[in-house]
Amino acid sequence: MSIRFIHTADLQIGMTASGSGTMASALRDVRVQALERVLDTAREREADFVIIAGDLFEGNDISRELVRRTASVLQHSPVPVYIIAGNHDHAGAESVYRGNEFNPGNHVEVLLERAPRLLESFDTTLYPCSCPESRSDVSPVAWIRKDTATRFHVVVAHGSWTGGPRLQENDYPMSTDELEGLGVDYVALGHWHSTFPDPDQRPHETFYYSGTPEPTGFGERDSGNVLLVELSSDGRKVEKIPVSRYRFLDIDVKITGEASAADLARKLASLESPDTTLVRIRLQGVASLSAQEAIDEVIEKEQSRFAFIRIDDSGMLVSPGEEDFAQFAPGGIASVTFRLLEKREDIDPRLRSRALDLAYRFFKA
Ligand SMILES: [Mn+2]
Repeated sequence: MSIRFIHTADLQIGMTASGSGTMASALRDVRVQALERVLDTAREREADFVIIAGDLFEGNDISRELVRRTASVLQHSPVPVYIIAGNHDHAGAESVYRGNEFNPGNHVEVLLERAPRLLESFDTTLYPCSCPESRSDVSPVAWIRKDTATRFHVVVAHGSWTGGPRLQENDYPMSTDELEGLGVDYVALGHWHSTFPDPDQRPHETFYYSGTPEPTGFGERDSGNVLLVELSSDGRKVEKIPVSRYRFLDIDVKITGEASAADLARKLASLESPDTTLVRIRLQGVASLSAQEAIDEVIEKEQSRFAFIRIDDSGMLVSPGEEDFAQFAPGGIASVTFRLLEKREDIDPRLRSRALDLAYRFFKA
């Protein structure tokens, strides 16, 4: 006897990707498509069922149209789907799952109650730990008592493992001891957007975060995967499968002179699949005005090849170098303005750098 299932979570359907400009609507749509890809993967890999460990939706107040579209994707699922409510789409009175728009069909079960669910045909007990509200400082798995009626036991919960960096105290905390003490075959967690731990490196952990199947923003270490879990009398196998369409990539540029723009151009040119890559370029250091201009030119030229390019220049100071001054007549109005601004030690350096930048652009034009 063996079973295999797909573990996913945090699709965050309805998420508005702020600050992504013209990409915003594509990024909203791709989250529904991510659900399709999860179900396609279930079909391709011959999974028996799919587990969604919370936050299928970004909130309980998302548009009816999006709820209907999601339900319609689930209607076409080739296998049963078991869903718990996360902190975003929590099981409270206003839950999206209690509304009339969400009709995914009988093969899809939203397990809002914390009670064992016996899957007889798979010889498996699920222990679903839906979030009853958006925040709680109580462990979501505290109620579980292992039932001995089936061969396999799988916990499905949404919250924060206390062994990691925690942003909030009331984030449905779960400790290592507690999770290990459950004595089950697998703990499927949701809430963290990156896969953790990585089953390729740590195949024998008690719990795993699948992470979101489609990245939700910059700074996610290992998002865009689902986990394929196989339980059998021989033991357990957990496989990480990448399924994402877009990737969010950080490029750090340390400005060291005129060559920095060429470095950036080389880096951007070497990236694969630019049309599905969102790039955040973090500029660091002190740039001369012409170095900054050269970087702007590179970005301008590359912009259309990429899905999106965002510039973070909060770590960069612009300061005119000799090559900047050399373009203007000594003693002329431009040179005098630069020198006057440079001397103003009383101004916040960031403000001074902005003023220099503007003055340079003004005189250059
Ligand atoms: Mn969450």
